Amino acid sequence: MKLFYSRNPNPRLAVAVARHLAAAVDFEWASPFAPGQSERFRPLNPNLSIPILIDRGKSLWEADAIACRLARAAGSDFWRAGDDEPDMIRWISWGKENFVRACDIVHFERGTKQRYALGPIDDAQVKCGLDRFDTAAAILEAELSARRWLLGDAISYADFRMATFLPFNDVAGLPLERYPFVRRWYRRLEKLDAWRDPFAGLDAPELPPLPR
Ligand SMILES: N[C@@H](CCC(=O)N[C@@H](CS)C(=O)NCC(=O)O)C(=O)O
Repeated sequence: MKLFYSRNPNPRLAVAVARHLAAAVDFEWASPFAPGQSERFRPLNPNLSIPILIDRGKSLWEADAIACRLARAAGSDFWRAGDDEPDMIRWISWGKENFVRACDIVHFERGTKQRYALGPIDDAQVKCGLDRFDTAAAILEAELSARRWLLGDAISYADFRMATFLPFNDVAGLPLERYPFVRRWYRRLEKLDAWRDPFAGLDAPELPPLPR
């Protein structure tokens, strides 16, 4: 298997999953939106985005699908099968519509847009993202006050997915400090090498710097 990745949030998530599972994948850094790259990558993903997993001659895109595939290959319940699966899917689905989405909106304005010169920060969008963050974080705070991980005592892909944008919070500046149980959960996640430093030993060029 081969995983195309970059240091951006969703590819980072996929690399962290592969590292956490000690998956037998070759990692290849990619930049499909760079000039001259679309011919190579469009046949692999019509959206041109990464992560992309090449598996048995086929291309699989979307970080969640890749996580599912890698967990199956590893025989791991990191992607739950059985009675816990609906609960895990609930958190992935809710997260992407709510907590992860809120983080994404703010990070896009303050991070991605600035790194790639896509325009000035839209303050209305930042406010919308921060409002959505507060609503979603309050729900997570209540849930995580009672347990270690989203699914109880053992980590699952739902925890990784929920945290997709938090490694970028030095740039996004989301007010995580208002939510001590969410912070406690995230600190736990940061103790995992695979999450804290998924690119260790990989040829992974840094993201373009933020303008001063
Ligand atoms: N829904 C997709 C989103 C993929 C996506 O948006 N990827 C972005 C990074 S977060 C990308 O390809 N950026 C170009 C790059 O990193 O070079 C997923 O979950 O995998």
